[in-house]
Amino acid sequence: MFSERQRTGLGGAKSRAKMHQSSEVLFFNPQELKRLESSYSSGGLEATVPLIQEKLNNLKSAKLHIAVTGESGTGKSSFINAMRKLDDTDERAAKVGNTETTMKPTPYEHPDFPEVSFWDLPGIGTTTFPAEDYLTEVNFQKYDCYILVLGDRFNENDANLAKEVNRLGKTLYFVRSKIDLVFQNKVVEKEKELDKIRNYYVDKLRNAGISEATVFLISIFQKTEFDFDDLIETLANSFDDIKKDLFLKSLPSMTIKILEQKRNQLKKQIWMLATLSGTIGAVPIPGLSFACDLGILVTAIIDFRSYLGLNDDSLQRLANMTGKRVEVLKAAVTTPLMGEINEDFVKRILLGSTYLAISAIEIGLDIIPVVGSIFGAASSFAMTYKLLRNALEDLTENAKRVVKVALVSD
Ligand SMILES: Nc1nc2c(ncn2[C@@H]2O[C@H](COP(=O)(O)OP(=O)(O)OP(=O)(O)O)[C@@H](O)[C@H]2O)c(=O)[nH]1
Ligand SMILES: [Mg+2]
Repeated sequence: MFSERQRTGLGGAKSRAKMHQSSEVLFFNPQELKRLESSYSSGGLEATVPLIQEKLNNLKSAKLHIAVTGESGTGKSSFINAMRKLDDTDERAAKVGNTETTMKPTPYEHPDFPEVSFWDLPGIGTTTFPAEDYLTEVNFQKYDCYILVLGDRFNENDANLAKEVNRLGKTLYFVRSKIDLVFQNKVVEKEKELDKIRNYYVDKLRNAGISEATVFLISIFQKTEFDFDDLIETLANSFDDIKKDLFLKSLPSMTIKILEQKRNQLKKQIWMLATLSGTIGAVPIPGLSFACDLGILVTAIIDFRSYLGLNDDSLQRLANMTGKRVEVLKAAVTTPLMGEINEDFVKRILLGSTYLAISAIEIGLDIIPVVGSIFGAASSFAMTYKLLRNALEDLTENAKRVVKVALVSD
């Protein structure tokens, strides 16, 4: 829907995306890859472990803070709840409604991944600060990006805030929520009307001195319509690999596209897990010709499940949001990977080769030469790589079925 140029939002997201392009495949930048390669040539597989471990630790300790601001009543709190897959009645939800105006920056942690917080900021017009003090008051350095939720009229406060965020070099995205209301009781040509609305804001922003802005038109009640997917994709691509990982992990699996992005992100981790499984803590398993660390495999499958929104709490929240019974959603899940996952279970898979027999997934297309040589060197790597790739595909297919059931209107 958007050109590459339009997609980039404001504040250098494009150049940043470019900077991370080279590391996109593997989380490692070119220098780190060189280090990895030379460690491998001098010390073999074991020598790569500390580097990989460090990267996985970085992933575990990262935090993401997303600020959501905008005038009173534009839909900030509702948007935050939607991003956390909480319906407004959940006690963890941000308060929604006209009498619940946000007066001070309030963090809302993601229910499954507390390392991701959405900050509900008071609108600039709600506070008594002038624009140039507003960002200091809300502690602007803290946030990885800003989302400005616009009302049906673009106003002075929006312009001032956008200029100020721009001046301070922070990334800002523009969202116009409640777009479903435009089409209520009105027969209009959808795309034409959306273009007209988009252009209205883009013009206003240009008049305020902000060129090349993208405005995402969304509805929290109709997420598969309009620009929700585009917004998510643009946000995800504006972060570096580690923050992108956090962001995607925290996203409610509410569309097929989001699930595919999640799957692609998880794919990038598998070679690291496969390397670790074949080295540290690897124990020989009777009946297999290679040693591996079953604990790593167990944890990985459990992590994949919650990343894809297949854990019980997440399914329950999806049910609440879509008005479906959780049993109906669970009925769409057929994989044995949803039961209790323990070392015995993984051993049975490895021995029984259910997950290894599925048509061979090409190893190598998405991994670089150094990994290719690791793969060649150790069959434990190849086996665990295949097992996790197949497990990931299986879980993603199940998650997609759940989303399809959740989105069907009764
Ligand atoms: N139809 C529709 N209504 C929405 C949407 N998003 C929010 N609303 C409604 O708009 C009203 C205000 O939403 P809030 O999320 O409380 O707005 P806010 O920006 O947090 O407001 P303050 O905290 O007062 O600044 C609520 O009644 C929401 O249900 C949407 O996408 N579509
Ligand atoms: Mg609010």
